[in-house]
Amino acid sequence: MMTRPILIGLALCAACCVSAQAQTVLYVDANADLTPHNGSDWCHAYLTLTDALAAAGANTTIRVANGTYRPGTSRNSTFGLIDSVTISGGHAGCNDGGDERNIARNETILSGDLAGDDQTGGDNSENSYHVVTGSGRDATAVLDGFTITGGNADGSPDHGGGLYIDGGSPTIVNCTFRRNSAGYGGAVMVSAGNDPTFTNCRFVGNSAPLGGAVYADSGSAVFTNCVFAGNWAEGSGGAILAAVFDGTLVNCTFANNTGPSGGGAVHLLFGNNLTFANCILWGNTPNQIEEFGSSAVVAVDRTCIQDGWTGTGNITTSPQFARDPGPGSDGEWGTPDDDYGDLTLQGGSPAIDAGDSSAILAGVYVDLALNVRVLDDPNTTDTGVGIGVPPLTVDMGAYEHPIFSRNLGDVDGDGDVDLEDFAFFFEEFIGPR
Ligand SMILES: [Ca+2]
Ligand SMILES: [Ca+2]
Ligand SMILES: [Ca+2]
Ligand SMILES: [Ca+2]
Repeated sequence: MMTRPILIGLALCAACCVSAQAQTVLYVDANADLTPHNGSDWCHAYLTLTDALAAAGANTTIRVANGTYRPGTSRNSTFGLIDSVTISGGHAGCNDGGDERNIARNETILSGDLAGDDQTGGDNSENSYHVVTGSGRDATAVLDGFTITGGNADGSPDHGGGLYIDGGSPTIVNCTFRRNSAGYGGAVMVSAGNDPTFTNCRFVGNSAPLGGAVYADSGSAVFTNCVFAGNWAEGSGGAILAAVFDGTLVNCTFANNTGPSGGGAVHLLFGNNLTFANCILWGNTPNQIEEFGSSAVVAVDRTCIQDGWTGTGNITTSPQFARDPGPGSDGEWGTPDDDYGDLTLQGGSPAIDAGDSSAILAGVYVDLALNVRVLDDPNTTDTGVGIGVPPLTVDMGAYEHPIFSRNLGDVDGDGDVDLEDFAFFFEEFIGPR
């Protein structure tokens, strides 16, 4: 018969095993140079993400090194998200730093351009219909740190070239959707979803006849700290076209999206219920938000919106982006000289300390640049709603204005870094003479 301490120990062990199921890690690196390529470490990594997805069991993290990965050779090929599997991009990989992660420097691209010819005289007629698919998945299906590009949903369904979600609630974080196209929702289609989440994502240069970046057909979704810039529709909804949809958008920036028929940023068709908090909608053409159906409900608060909107704490003055997006010297979006801008805020922007910190969703601690989400700018009088003592007030838009806006090397604060700064520093360093 077992003694009482042993029984307790076994019970604790069982509890631990249930609550902290071990994560299996698989590695993907197109440049891995050792055989066999079984995914066991960076230099024995799978050469394709497709192989890793096929091998992934429950509770797996797939780490992917920088490079370009295509879902297959057929237009129907797609990267399918999997419940309890996290796919993590932006790693340095074999012979180059292993797990070390920097999403911008180690750009990890999921490309639907199957022939690799979109930029070299070819077109997207052979591209994947949906680069990534998340239908029916729950929030434990995670895609983190990728650029999704080259999807072309011109088949049936002609929705969501970059990511197609028909029902489900996958978690999409730190992803850039760039230059995808479709009939509806060039980058993403969400339908009948139960709050799929998009956090710290960028939607740039996507296009479609309707809903340049996103087609929100039905269900619900949550967008936090996201940027929509330089997307265009031939008709309405330059960034988002919503049909019968419940959407929550917190700290999102919409800039220079185009939908000639109305709703340069967002176009609402029927029984929508959308909430915008701490957002910026600026420079979208011909207008920012347009409601088509009378049953659309749009709550807009603590938001910088160029045309104005009824709500609490909204402003209509320029957010003073560091650099406005623009189509380049050819005047057309969709060509190589397009510039998606720098949508951080200049010092003195009226969007600084003008949001409502209580509107930030649970678990959100960083902004789109992965800096602290809520800071007080001591140079800006708070016009929003802060939390804490002393109160910290979030900015409008996807980026929080940093506290240290001047160069730290500028010791004497005169706006440049020169020998005088060194002299000040040296005097402090050696102490009083
Ligand atoms: Ca192509
Ligand atoms: Ca251009
Ligand atoms: Ca702030
Ligand atoms: Ca302040």
